[in-house]
Amino acid sequence: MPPLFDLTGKTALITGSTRGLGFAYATGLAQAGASVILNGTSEQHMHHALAQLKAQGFNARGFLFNVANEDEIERVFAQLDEENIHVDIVINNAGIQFRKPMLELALSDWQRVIDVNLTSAFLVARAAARRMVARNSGGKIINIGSLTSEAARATVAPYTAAKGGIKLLTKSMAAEWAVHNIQSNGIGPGYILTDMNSALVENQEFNQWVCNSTPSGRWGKPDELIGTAVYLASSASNYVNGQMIYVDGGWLATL
Ligand code: GCO
Repeated sequence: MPPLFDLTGKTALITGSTRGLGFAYATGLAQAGASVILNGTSEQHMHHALAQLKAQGFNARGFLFNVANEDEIERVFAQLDEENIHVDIVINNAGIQFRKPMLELALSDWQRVIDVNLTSAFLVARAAARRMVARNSGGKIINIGSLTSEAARATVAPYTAAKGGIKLLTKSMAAEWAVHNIQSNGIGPGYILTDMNSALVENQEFNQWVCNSTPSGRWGKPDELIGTAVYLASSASNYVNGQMIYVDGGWLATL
């Protein structure tokens, strides 16, 4: 591991990491030497994810909590304080999708998607950054955006609003926390083969649209996000702040 990218001795909290992209980020950071703290809401998925990481000899533990619930987040950080565990890296990855035309969209569904995809990033990063500032350690915040951080697609308005918000929340974090040696950046995955997108992959027409719109001509694989996550979590990115890096096979580069 080149020293610039080495995460040995660092602790990373990755939200929504028992499956999908979150699990890929956790695995990638662990491969780079970090101890990882997983988060999810299903005991069964947590059990499975931790077993997989531990079987590879990685240092991993997990907390079941709702990333949109301030009290639950504060409880987890208080427990980490008690155990003298410092979170050096946060990946705000937890996300949900809810597809419905806006004319039929209920406020409660709008709110739920905004809470889980956007407000959670503020709450979790704030809890971690307060501690990074107090112990003067610096740190890394990585917020997960989307192609919808840049452009809209019909039927996913709350997700799009949240992911657009993620982009400027990331810049706000950079504006306020850079002076504390905290780097806040974002990753915008393109269309990636995950459970969340299974309905889209199975839809022939949508699948064709993705392959035709992506210069690479195919969906991305979760592992293809790892390099960018390790880079943004490591000292290789110590003067990079407030940026979104799109890992999208070239989608946003083209018309
Ligand atoms: C959708 C998808 C999105 C995309 C992704 C693209 O409905 O458009 O579910 O989640 O996969 O965010 O960057």
